Amino acid sequence: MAALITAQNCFVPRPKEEEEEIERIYKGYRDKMATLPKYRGWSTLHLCQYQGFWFQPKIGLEGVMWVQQRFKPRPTDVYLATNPKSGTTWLKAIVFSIMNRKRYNNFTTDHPLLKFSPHEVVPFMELDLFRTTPIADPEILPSPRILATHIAYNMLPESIQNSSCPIVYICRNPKDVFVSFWQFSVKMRPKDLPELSFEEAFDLFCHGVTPCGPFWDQALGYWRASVEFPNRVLFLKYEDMKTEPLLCTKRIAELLGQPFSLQEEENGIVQEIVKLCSFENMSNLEVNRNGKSRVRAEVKNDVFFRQGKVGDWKNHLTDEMIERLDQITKHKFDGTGLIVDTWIDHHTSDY
Ligand code: PAP
Repeated sequence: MAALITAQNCFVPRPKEEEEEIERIYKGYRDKMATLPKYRGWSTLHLCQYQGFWFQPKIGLEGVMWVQQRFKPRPTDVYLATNPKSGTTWLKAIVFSIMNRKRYNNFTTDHPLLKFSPHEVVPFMELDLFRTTPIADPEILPSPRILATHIAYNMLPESIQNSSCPIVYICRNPKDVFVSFWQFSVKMRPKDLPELSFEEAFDLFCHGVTPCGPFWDQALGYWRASVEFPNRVLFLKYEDMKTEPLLCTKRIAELLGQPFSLQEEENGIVQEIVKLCSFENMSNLEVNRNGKSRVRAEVKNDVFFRQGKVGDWKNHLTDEMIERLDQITKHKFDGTGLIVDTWIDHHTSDY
């Protein structure tokens, strides 16, 4: 297998003056963060509100500020954007497989995704590369780079918004996102923090206080961008990816300017990619069952694989919770053109 350069390879020592300058810049970010509104966090004590969205102060906002102010896009970059818990890991695997299918064309016995977590081959900008000092040097990554983010569209630097780089966004029923988030935070919340109950977390979610939320505002930013720039921004739904994985994979490849040829389709390459990246396959790989992130050492790979299903919210939410969340979703997306009928429980009354 050809050598793969991952995020981990980008953490190289820099000249002392450069390290000091970066440290000085990050200190400025921390000073700024100290002045921001705070509210209760999910896996951290607090979230900070910045430009209308909520971020974890560490493993979050410092990296966001660096991306906004210093990140240099390349014209060949590809960006993957999501609300957390909406299918990021899956999307990373699919896009990596599509983009590298000529180089890595053995999908069953000798593919990087059989040995590396999708998060390792596609790093988050703000959470992996630039989260805090020392930061990575992303210039080390070969083109085309695939970079992920949870940053809202309107908060992306203009250099990305005004570029011709493709952006693939995946969105998911907020009821499933909430349940997934809650389960994740139970695993990630440090034991020395006071407990966050299911009901408290639900209330935070409804008020938009989630890492990188409000959920709805983030989704709408990418939805509007996809309407304005349909050839550059693709808005996908997790549920559609589940029911039509082949079609969605082909749509992604087209947006990336790498459509599957007839011969590739006949050879079953799309099926191979879908199978490799499926929850059933990925969640059973040794690396994803027992491996740890090499960039974020505190994170085990298995926290990104739970059920991978549509509709687990039915096992967790009360009727009142369903009604409340559905009302918010209807209200927020009303008149935007974003159709979410399948996300709304049919018992929910009109507001
Ligand atoms: P993020 O926190 O980095 O955004 P993300 O992958 O969006 O990660 O969140 C994990 C969710 O995606 C989990 O959902 P669940 O809690 O409802 O089960 C996880 O199971 C699901 N997931 C991970 N990989 C896949 C996959 N290959 N196919 C479908 N769902 C997946």
